[in-house]
Amino acid sequence: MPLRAIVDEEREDEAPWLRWQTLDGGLVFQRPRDSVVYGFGAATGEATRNRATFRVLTQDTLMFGIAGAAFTAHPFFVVRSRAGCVGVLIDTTLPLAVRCEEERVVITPLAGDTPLPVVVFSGTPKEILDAYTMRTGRPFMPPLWALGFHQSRWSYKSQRRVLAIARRMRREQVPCDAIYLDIHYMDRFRVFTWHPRRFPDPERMHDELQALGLRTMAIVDPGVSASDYWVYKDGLAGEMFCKRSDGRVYMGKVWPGETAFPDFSREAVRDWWASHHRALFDRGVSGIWNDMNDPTLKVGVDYDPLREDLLQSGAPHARSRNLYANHMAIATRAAFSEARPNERPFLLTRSGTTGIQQHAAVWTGDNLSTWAHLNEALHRVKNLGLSGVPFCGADVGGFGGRPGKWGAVKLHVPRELMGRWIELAALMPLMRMHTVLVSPSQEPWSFGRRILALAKKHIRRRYRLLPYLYAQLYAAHVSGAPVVRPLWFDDASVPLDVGDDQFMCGPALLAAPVLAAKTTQRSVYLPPGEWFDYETGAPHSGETSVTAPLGVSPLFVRAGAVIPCFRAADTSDLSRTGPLRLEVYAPNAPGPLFGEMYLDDGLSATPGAFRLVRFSGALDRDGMLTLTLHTEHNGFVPPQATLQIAVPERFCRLTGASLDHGAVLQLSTEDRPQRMRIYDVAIDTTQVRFVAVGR
Ligand code: NBV
Repeated sequence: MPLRAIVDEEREDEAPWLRWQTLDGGLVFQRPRDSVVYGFGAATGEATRNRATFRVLTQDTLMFGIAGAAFTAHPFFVVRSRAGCVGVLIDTTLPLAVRCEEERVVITPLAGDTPLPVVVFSGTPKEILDAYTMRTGRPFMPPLWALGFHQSRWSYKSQRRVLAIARRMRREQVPCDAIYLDIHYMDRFRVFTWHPRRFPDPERMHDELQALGLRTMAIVDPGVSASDYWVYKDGLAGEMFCKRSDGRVYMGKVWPGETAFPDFSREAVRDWWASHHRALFDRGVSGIWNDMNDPTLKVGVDYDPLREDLLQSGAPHARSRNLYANHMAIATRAAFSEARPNERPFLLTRSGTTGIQQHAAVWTGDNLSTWAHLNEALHRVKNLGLSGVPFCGADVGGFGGRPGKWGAVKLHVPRELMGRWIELAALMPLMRMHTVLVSPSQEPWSFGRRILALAKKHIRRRYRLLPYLYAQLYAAHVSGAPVVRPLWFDDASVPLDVGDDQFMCGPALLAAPVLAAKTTQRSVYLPPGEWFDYETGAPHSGETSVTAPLGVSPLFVRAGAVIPCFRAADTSDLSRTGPLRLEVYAPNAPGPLFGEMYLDDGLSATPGAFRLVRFSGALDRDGMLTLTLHTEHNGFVPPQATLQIAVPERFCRLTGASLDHGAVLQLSTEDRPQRMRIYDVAIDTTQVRFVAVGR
């Protein structure tokens, strides 16, 4: 059957340089030779999609041991050329094969004979992501604790162990918000149960964790043990499971052995599934972690999932597979609404397709503790961001040891790799350290004093930057803009071939992480304009080279940026309620100030219960620096009565006709040699003026 291409007619002429046609049952996009292809979610670990061959099909990759496989499926890509940018959505949930060639992107359906609708978005990258997420769903706004540092492993096998990790986290003064409960908290891997011996008293465990300021995320796999227990029996009685074409329940093989899979495409099943989560929420769990939801039907085996005789709402698996995790996520969100109606949920998922951003954050699955996968962590997060999924991250330090099922054994992670991984991850939207079943311990203190110090420095930096990160998540929530993004997202003039090993975290911070062993220096490309080294305050521009020994991860602030900061404390909540500071990176030459701050109680689901403040102003030709604070939305009263404003040392505050010299603070308590002049102003201040003195 011929394919039909549907185009947004008004936009058709806007990107005449990207033409497509249907050919041999597929779509062929013709692109300019020097154009660059991004997106397709986390389809591969490469920086671009220029020469990649892969499937848009959700699949357990067996530790990235299956060529072309990915946990998530995002049929959306962005082409950047000299002529501009376009986004292309193949608006289908059908699995696809994708082949990117020098001048073409070739897409073929792997199943189904319905037309493949194409939707083209053109404009600036920002406009494209805005329009794309307008159509496919805006990213959810997470609670603040989801942005904290999270610690995980497969598994902390008892409540004693979980508590020991929690106490150590506090003893070592590593800020941390959550510990993960992997499959061993369950009784015989039966979903919605607690292991009676290992986790005899989850309530007490959660009480103690709460006193330490920590939450838990509990893993929930869709596979239900086909054994004598109530979830299975109830599911059978209610016809909740996917069936085979002969009418019998489809059986797979996962952790508990024979396993049945709920048919989440049906609303009744979603409601049923949601109700079981009380077994977790009522015992103190805060967030849910959906795993094996690709769905993995046979653990540890490389099989073709499209050949499985498994029906959902009567439709063959090949047609509905990509949607499985989205439907499961909708069910899980319903569970949150029932149990915690006043809180914003935090759901983390391994699988998902277009639209998953509305319901869940995505982690990139079972990566390996290798330098290659450290690089891939950055590329996957960037491409997920460009595919409408701003809240994502990769397992910090790497998960497995090698591709294939033996990857569940990992003997060693080099210290240097761990250090560099923590440096990178501290600026990723999701920062979760995680490791595989058989591996040495992988916590911030497991790699010696030097790495612990590095971890504390970078995790504290993250907690300091939390209000900035939070504002980026809010921007993503209302406009789809990725948090971690390529340099060209904000600067159209960035050449087509630079900066893939760097990234922007929001519009103000540019990171040039070290992603290779034995590196002490790295070159950095800075887009037009002035930039300041975040640690020293030193100005930089253009192409530069900076020293970056282990423990130093080059980070630059765009001139004019106003960065809201907390004082880093043990938890995001303690940080949120402590002092609030605005760091003003005044330009050296006349120019505007910019930035925003989003504040709320970190958790509440009440619509409108937040404060959004936009920063503007400028440095003028006479050396006068004006910072204007405009409260755009005023639905929340922050706990702070005052706001600390930090400006470069050369500025003094102008109060009437006199100068207030404030206090000069060396930010050494924050591991930064940079000095800034500090002023306290009332939280509702709308304008502050400074003049440069002694220049
Ligand atoms: O639940 C065990 C693991 C989990 O730790 C990991 O994060 C998931 O991606 N899970 C996969 C199943 C094991 C696969 C080898």
